[in-house]
Amino acid sequence: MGESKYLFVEHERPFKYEEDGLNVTRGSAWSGPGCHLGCGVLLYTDAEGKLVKVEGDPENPYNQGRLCPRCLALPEVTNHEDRLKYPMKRAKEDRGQNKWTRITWDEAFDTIERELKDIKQKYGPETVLFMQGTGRDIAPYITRLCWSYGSPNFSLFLSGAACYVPRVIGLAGTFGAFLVPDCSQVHPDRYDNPEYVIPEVIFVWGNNCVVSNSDGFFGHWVVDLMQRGSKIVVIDPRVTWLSSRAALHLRVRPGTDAALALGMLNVIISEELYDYDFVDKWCYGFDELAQRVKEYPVEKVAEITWIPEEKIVAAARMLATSKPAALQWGVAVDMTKEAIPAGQSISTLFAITGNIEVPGGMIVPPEILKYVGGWGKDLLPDDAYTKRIGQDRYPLFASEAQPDCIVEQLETSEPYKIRAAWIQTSNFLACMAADPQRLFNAMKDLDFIAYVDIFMTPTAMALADIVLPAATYPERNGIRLGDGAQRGETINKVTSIGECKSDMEINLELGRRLNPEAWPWDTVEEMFTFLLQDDTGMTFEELQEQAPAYPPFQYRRHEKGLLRKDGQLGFNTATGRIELWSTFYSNVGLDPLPYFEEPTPGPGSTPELLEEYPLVLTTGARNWSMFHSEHRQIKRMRALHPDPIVEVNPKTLEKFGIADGGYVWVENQYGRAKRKVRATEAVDERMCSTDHAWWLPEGDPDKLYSVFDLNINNLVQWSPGKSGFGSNYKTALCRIYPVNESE
Ligand SMILES: Nc1nc2c(c(=O)[nH]1)N[C@H]1C(S)=C(S)[C@@H](COP(=O)(O)OP(=O)(O)OC[C@H]3O[C@@H](n4cnc5c(=O)[nH]c(N)nc54)[C@H](O)[C@@H]3O)O[C@H]1N2
Ligand SMILES: Nc1nc2c(c(=O)[nH]1)N[C@H]1C(S)=C(S)[C@@H](COP(=O)(O)OP(=O)(O)OC[C@H]3O[C@@H](n4cnc5c(=O)[nH]c(N)nc54)[C@H](O)[C@@H]3O)O[C@H]1N2
Ligand code: SF4
Ligand SMILES: [Mo]
Repeated sequence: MGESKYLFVEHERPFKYEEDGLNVTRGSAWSGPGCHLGCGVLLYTDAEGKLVKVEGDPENPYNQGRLCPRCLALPEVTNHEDRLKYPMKRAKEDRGQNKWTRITWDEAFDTIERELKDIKQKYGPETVLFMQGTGRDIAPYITRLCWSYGSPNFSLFLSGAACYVPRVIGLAGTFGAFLVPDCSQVHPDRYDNPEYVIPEVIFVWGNNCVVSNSDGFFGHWVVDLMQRGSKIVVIDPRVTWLSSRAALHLRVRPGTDAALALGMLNVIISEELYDYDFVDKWCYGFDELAQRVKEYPVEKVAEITWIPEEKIVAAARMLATSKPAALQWGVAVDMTKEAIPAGQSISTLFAITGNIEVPGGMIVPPEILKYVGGWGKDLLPDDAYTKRIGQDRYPLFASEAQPDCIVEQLETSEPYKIRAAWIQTSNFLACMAADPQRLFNAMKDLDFIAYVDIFMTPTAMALADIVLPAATYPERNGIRLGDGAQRGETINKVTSIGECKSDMEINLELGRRLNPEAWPWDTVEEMFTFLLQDDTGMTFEELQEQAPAYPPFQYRRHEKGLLRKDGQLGFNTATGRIELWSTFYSNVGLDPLPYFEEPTPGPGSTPELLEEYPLVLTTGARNWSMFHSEHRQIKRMRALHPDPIVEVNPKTLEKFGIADGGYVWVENQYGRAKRKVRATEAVDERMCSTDHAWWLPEGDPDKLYSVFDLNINNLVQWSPGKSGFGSNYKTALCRIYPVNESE
């Protein structure tokens, strides 16, 4: 290996070794099965190459030996008898029925190649959608497949792309970069790093990080920091493990986070608690912001958010007087229609208090690879790009097609008819899609649908013509750099199951058939080395032995000209400053300042509906044992969370005469879903909270495993915010009533 600018940890053991008759391989955990965090793992295989045990790698600075139950249960997932083990096909007229025939990989690839080439020739490549689920490490290879085929229509079936992307785009539009809380994750020596400072306070906002470990953030770091003295403020409508240990818990009404943040800004600005020097030197548009937040006096905000005035004031003062302060936020910020101004108002709090690019504050994570945001866009001809769905309506969508517009176009065939779909890592009829029945109807007559997964799912059963079996992470090699990871890791193959192939192998093979110039590699490892070379100078095999690889990191890069391509001081925005008044939003006709809009429907916007639908509903709070629609067939995980549940306050149950533990319909004007009642004081009397992504793998395949009875997104509409980002997955109105015995 040549000189690398990267930093590494000294490993006591090699990357493969033996222990008590088992082979141990060091590596990292990237889905599937679920989770896209990449914790350090030790994979134990027996003499036959069977995966028998997984342990956390104590030598990996990221998770320091700790693992969630889902990684500990990995052998049960990988070795599960219900895994898809070979390719299968089904006649188009048999969609929705369990009538599959086993085929060879050759036949599968030949068929897909023939269908896609045929459609391209007859109707144009843009008529094929390439859809993924949550960001897994296959993402760059899906975009490359899509763009090298010639389609601009890569996306996900999530209304308003309401996960992570709104926060990323929002920060890009105001700070010119993404920001993460500094929990020392950028340093291989972690909390011992001499430059590192413990945050005095951490705001955990709409994120249950100890359970969800989302977007490059290992939730247990918050616990580490609490043990080292950090105070915690939790903004969550529910009582959680973390909120019960917090200095302050703000029990916000679902969907009103923007109002809360604007109210806090009002306190900080009117009490002159902001960082004058930082604002003066590095921020743009402060006066306009100060004017805007006058519209959000604390009394009004308390009424909107259900949070007592004194708590809002206390939180604002605590933020402004604690140095440094950090923010760990979650998908609840994205899952409201006006997600962009919500994220803008929350992040502004940390800008005007001077917590940017300082140790223990908010830092710009080191970017590593160029494929962040998609790999291979250069392969797409300009004229193809102009056919991207939704680009005229929503200019902030820079790479992918806009999901809500895709659904409309599937129905209207305007301006052109969509013919086919390649679906990889998405069980959208159970999980991503709003109004899943609507999407099902819109897709059921497509000419051709290919689907790649590790298990059979309701979506595949409903729609696919060909199903390909994907490898789980111990069955394949892979790399992950950047994209929230903030370090380089490899995924290492130690076992194999049936005829499963990795997603990357599948895309490489198909890519070579559809556009050989764009896929010049013979093996996936060669492709990984190609991706690694530019930035790290390492081959895949070298990184495998050395990982994790930490890019060099510095604080206060805006003071050193390191955040802008032109080397100027400041931030990577048009004004070179953090834009409290965003020229970026203004240029595309959006409000340049943060604002709050009542979620619709909701008690503030449609009070007339409260009589019929008296409860505010939030959905999808993560639990320990399940990753979205996964893990329902894994016995140990299902035992921890056996049924779909709705959490309701005991007083509310009493009011409506509903028994704890019984089955109810959760219903609104759009649809209903079945749930088991769990009485708990953890939710306010005016609301209820339910899990998402349910289906029953043990159920009837011909009834699509009961997905349409159980899917909480029957109550959610395709309805994005003004920017095209954000959607009301976590805020609605509903009622609950007992299920009839006959149902
Ligand atoms: N009501 C409500 N709905 C929500 C949410 C909510 O909070 N509330 N959350 C939303 C969010 S944030 C997201 S990101 C989406 C997630 O939506 P999805 O990503 O679609 O959900 P999953 O069920 O995790 O994954 C889809 C499928 O991918 C398969 N899979 C897993 N790993 C691999 C792999 O490596 N290769 C292949 N080929 N397949 C794999 C799984 O078996 C599963 O069938 O759901 C959204 N839906
Ligand atoms: N175990 C597990 N881990 C996961 C996943 C999984 O399915 N299972 N999914 C992964 C994915 S794709 C994602 S996006 C992340 C998401 O992970 P998180 O961001 O943690 O998301 P949630 O658990 O959906 O919601 C976090 C908290 O927000 C609260 N909440 C609900 N509505 C609101 C609101 O309007 N405002 C505020 N402030 N809070 C609200 C909920 O009560 C919950 O405690 O998790 C990732 N990690
Ligand atoms: S966060 Fe949990 S499930 Fe995800 S990789 Fe780490 S240990 Fe595994
Ligand atoms: Mo997500």
